[in-house]
Amino acid sequence: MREFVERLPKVELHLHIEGTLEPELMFELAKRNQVAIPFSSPEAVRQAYQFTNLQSFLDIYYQGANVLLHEQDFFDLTWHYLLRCQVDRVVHTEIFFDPQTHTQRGVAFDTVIRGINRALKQAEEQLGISSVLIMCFLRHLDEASAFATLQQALPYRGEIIGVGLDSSELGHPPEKFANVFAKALELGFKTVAHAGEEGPASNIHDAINLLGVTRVDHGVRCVDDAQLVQMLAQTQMPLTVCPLSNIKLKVFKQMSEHNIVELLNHGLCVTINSDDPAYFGGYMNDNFWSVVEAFPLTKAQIAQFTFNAIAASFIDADTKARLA
Ligand code: ES4
Ligand code: ZN
Repeated sequence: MREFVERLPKVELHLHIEGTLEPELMFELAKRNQVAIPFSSPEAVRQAYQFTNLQSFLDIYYQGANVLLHEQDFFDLTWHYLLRCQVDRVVHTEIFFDPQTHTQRGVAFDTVIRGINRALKQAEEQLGISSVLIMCFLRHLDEASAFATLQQALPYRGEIIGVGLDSSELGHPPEKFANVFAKALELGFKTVAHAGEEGPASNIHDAINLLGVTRVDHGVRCVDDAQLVQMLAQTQMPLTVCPLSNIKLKVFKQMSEHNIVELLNHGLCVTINSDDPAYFGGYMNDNFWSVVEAFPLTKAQIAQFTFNAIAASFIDADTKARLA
């Protein structure tokens, strides 16, 4: 079964590029850029990755991003992830990036996107891995900052397929960003949002109705609202579920208590993704395997996660038909 999982072609739809920063690269970049980090070794960094909830992770995650300064750093970060995609048989990936994490520290938007894009292009050419970019707004910041970020993205309209919403869900509901999402939709961006990770099922509802999302990131709290679950099944609204992330951030106590298989059996369009693999202990194969290990699934059910991801992806219709 492990071999089946490893060989299965995969499509990743929920991956924060800043969340692929492995401790070793963090150390290398800290040295290269002469940025001080409060750890003595990569092992010490890993030791610190013990989270109690989403916020406890985010605090460490934003601190880790401080070592990213130059275009080459963003290239290196992205390229390392793409090499890992090759190992895990990820043939297409839709990557989140958080420009505000960097622009707030004085790193130019252009620096971030140029470095990422150069790696994406090289992966397409050298590894045959296709990709799209999704720009996320940090929901703990205000709407004006999100609007300013949307403005900065306009020269890259052709390279950013959509906008998303991430960071602290509690206290920052979808409605806070209704205006900026309306503007993004008007400009032709697709929209997605983290909803129902730590926050209530109503956030999923609101992401769909107020932000016009075509996918819900996480969405696991939908089970608190039976009517919502029924609607998600009926409309085949995709959920980008991140199993290892949910365990690390204590959304579920252990994998056997995760609801991903329950949702799959309800006919929802659920997918498996790695979220912030450098922080949560695994890339795509490990995420698939963690579910397969915890639940009795047939090969057809496991493959369904990939079929769902193809259907939910932003790849053009022709390519989709070919992959399916
Ligand atoms: C995130 Cl797991 C998760 N949730 C919300 N925002 C995030 N940013 C990076 N990882
Ligand atoms: Zn996420």
